[in-house]
Parts: sequence; C-alpha cells; structure tokens
Amino acid sequence: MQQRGCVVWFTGLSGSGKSTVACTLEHALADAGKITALLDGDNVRHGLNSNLGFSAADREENIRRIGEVSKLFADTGIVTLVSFISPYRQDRDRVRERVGKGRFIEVFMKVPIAICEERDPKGLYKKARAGKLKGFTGIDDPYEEPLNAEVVLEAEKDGKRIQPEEQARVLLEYLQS
Ligand code: GGZ
Repeated sequence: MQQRGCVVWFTGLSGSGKSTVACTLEHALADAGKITALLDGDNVRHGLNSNLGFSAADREENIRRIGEVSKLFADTGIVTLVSFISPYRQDRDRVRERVGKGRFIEVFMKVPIAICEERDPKGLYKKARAGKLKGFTGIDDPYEEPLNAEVVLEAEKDGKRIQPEEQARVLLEYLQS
C-alpha cells in the first residue's frame, strides 16, 4: 500500500539545529521503511534557487518554490523533510495552505539566539555582529516565530541540552501517531 505523503517543515534560526534533526529523522524514517526526501540549503540554494539571495523578496520566493516542490513530493506519497530558516510567518502559512490541512507539520526549532550564536558553525553570526554580513536573520533581519507550530523543539530542558537524536525521536513518535 502506498504511504501517505506529508511535509515536515523545519523553521528556526541559523544554528538552531534544523538540518541536523531533519537528517537524523530522515535516517530513522528510512530505517522504518519510509520513502523520504530532504530539501535544505545545500541542495536547493545551490541549484533550483541559485539565483536568489537574502532580500525579503528573495526569501519569499525561496520559500514559495520550496513549498511548491515539497507539495509535489508529498502528493506522490513521499515524507518530505524541509529545512530552511523560512523567517516570515506569512510565507510559511501560504505553504501550509498549499500543502493542505493535516499534511503540513510545522516544526519550530525554538532555540535562543544566544545558543545559536555560541554554536556559530560557519562564523556567520560573528561576521554579522562585525557588520561584515548585512541582513542576517536574528541580528539585523527579522525572524517571526510560529504561533501554531505542530511541534516545538527546545534546545534545553532543566538546564540540560537536548540531543538531536532525542528531538528526532519526539518527531518520529508524532509522525507515527
Ligand atoms: C540568514 C544566511 C544569510 C543571511 C547566508 N541570513 O547556517 P546556515 O548559513 O547554513 O543557514 C543559513 C542559510 C539560510 O538560508 P535559507 O534558505 O534557509 O534562508 S531563508 O529561509 O531565509 O530564505 C546561513 C546562510 O544561508 N546565510 N546569508 N543574510 N542566513
């Protein structure tokens, strides 16, 4: 029997762990025999969206195209994991409408900017703070938090960091239910 497709949409600041959790979840889903696809900056911003930058209009178009592609994937029954900052609520809500109720699962990586900045794997926060990178999300560009995300993943519990494996497990349980 064909599996039911859906879109698992990760949103959050750079360094919030979106791609790590999405990748961990993808492996877990594959182990459970699911057909999956993962869309993230590495495979989309270098190809399909290589003509787009980080202005508000370009970010909007980035998310619109990714939303359409993820809908096509979900329509064929693929569990589609999507990992982009997607900073604007309106853009995410438009995708939610396009994909359809019950098939769009918004996952908010609710990680304080201080933690993202501490991680700073690519040194981009440092550049942004130094004024060498303009319009960086969370520093001098907005991030609009989701108001009704299906799943909210926090970075810490009782002062202890939550590992990506645990976050992926929470999501897997959500998807299985
Ligand atoms: C935010 C930027 C910027 C600016 C380059 N603002 O940590 P990363 O490197 O891998 O994740 C960020 C990625 C964001 O691309 P998205 O397609 O997810 O953004 S959006 O949804 O807003 O369209 C970061 C890098 O690209 N990057 N410049 N100015 N992130």
